[in-house]
Amino acid sequence: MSEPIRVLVTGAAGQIAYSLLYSIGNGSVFGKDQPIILVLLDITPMMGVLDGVLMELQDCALPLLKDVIATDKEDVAFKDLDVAILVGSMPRRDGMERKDLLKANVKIFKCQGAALEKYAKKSVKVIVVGNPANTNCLTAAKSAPSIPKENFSCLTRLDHNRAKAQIALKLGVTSDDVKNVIIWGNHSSTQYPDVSHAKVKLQGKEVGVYDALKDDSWLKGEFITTVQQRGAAVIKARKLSSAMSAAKAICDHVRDIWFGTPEGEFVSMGIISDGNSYGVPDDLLYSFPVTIKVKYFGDYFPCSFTKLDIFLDSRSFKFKY
Ligand code: NAX
Repeated sequence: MSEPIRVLVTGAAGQIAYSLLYSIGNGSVFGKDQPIILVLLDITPMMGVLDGVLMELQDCALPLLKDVIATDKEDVAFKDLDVAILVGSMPRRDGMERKDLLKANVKIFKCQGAALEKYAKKSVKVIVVGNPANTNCLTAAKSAPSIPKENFSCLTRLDHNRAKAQIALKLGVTSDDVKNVIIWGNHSSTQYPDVSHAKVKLQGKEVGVYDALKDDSWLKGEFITTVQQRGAAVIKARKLSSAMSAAKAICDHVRDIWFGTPEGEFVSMGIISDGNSYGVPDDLLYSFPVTIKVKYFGDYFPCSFTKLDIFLDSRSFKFKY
């Protein structure tokens, strides 16, 4: 067994974390032989609830969990981190304007970025989930200047998975038969789900999604709006926002960062643009198609990424870890 890695989940008393923590603890994200010290951060008024989550994690008796630390203190939470999954953020409340929400979250993510800068390992991989995810991620990255900006990404994998699932449902296949959809832009209703490079496996053969479906008007119309508005549809039905599917998407995203993307596949992630790809301006946090290759040091440490390529670009555009 390798040395334990230290993984932080913020917003740990919330509903996404409740679905996420078990998958992290049971080895579904970092592998079945990777011990973990799981750190749970939430705000002080949630410490009672977080105690309950801690007890449940203990009661799961998960052999990979070497320790679970529940805290409301950033110096404890961000210390020596290998991975930080930033789920907690200020939700939009009734009567709250967008600018007030942004202001509240800028404050949170500036503080958490500064804590990453001060306490975490410089190799820490930071995944931002809390909304507005793109803005929060950029804020955290800017507040942690000594951590490579390529180590920061935000979650658009839920939108990516939603797009895959819609195509699979339409074709009567399972979603693992669909690959290489792209979510461009923001994790918001302005995102652009794009299947022009997507492939589907039909009777053992890979076919372009447009050719397989032969329904361009659906792909250019209802498909796009369904994916863009899926989050709102879930809230309307469930009276709560997506949690189980968000947790699954976080697992997919982090697993790909840790182990690399499968050969011949790319996934969607919000990352900081360097201005050289697809005409997206420099320094904008934007969802792109990415491939990730991971370099292993020795037998046990899947710790450093050699590169994160932006797919579909013939120029030698590379994010270097
Ligand atoms: P919950 O309200 O259930 O949980 C959020 C938790 O974060 C609460 O326990 C709260 O006390 C905690 N929190 C607030 N401020 C904090 C801080 N400064 N430090 C640590 N913890 C803090 O929300 P949940 O449903 O779990 O959603 C969490 C976030 O994910 C929301 O911002 C939500 O909008 C966002 N989402 C993002 C998605 C994405 O694809 N990027 C999809 C799912 C989800 O909507």
